[in-house]
Amino acid sequence: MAITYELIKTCKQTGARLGKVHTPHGSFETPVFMPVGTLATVKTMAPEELKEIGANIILSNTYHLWLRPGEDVVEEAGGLHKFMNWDGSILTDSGGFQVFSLSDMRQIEEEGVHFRNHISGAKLFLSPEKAMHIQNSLGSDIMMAFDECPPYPASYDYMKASVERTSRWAERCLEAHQKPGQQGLFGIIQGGEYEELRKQSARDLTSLDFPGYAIGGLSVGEPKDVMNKVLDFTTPLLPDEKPRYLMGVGSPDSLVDGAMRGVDMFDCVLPTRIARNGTCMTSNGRLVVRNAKFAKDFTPIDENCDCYTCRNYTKAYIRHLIKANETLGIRLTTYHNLYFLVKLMGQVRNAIKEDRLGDFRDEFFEQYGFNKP
Ligand code: PRF
Ligand code: ZN
Repeated sequence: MAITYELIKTCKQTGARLGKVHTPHGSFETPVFMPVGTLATVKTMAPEELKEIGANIILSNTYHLWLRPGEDVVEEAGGLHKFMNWDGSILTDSGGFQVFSLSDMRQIEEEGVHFRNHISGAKLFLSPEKAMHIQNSLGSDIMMAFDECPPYPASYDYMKASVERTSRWAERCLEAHQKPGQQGLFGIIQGGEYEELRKQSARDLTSLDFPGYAIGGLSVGEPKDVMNKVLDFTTPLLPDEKPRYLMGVGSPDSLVDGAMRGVDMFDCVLPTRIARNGTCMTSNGRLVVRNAKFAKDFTPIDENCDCYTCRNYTKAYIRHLIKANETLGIRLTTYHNLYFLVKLMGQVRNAIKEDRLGDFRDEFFEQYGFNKP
């Protein structure tokens, strides 16, 4: 098996899991946050910098690399790790979600999805078999099954039909996967906010025995308490001995809330995306470093942060760089935001070790400002 999971301990206060995932490109401790490198690069970050902040796994996208530069180019380069000079682990999303979120013209059929290229407008078709073929060419350590992520809200009847199709697609993915010894394939549980459908989806997918399971279809516009409720009834449906991945979730509060509910892996563009418009995550909440009030603020972005950015640069300088469109500005904010989330997950793992994740959550939320009305 390409992917194995070691459950080290569960937090007595919350049930959160401390674990370790082993891949052909090394291991990482969980709960973990995976920086997103959509186009075979975590925007502005060199691989050495990712290593420096403590990232051991990053995410990339089937859809984007298929369109540009093409999976054949990546394969000829020797695979995605070689192509981008990253020797840590890589997870690739299957393209299903990107088709649904990036393309407006799309038609879902049993066979797959017809849609238009979001760059050129050309007609394209993606299917379970194609998504597996592309991910086999990319050579990621963890591949994702091709699924449908319906919008929120979706009717029960639509969701039921969609969950059933996603289960059939998952079987086709397993069938089409050419390198199960080198690449692990994760199944994706869908079902929206409907408990019955999450149960059905989990039953279907766990019977196929994937080396890991993702929870998809969340963080698609539903309120936070809905996401937490769905996690409350979904994570217990998944096997203890396999990793669980909550797709597309990366706000600091949701990472802690997800870990408390037994989630092991997370990814999101949030830290890198907001960094590029000058917004930083800090221990006291979000900080917009572009704001005029920081023009003469010669203190670091976060007094409690010991990252490269915070050890060496001031808000005033970073604000100046970003306002002047100097690229160092967004490199520094990106570095800080990723460091903040990677470090947060380290704190979460420590709290699990010490059976006090519930207390950690309360303290963290208080300081971050989530408890304020
Ligand atoms: N499916 C896939 N990728 C995803 C999602 C999903 O449901 C989400 C939902 N938040 C993010 N990325 N394949
Ligand atoms: Zn910092």
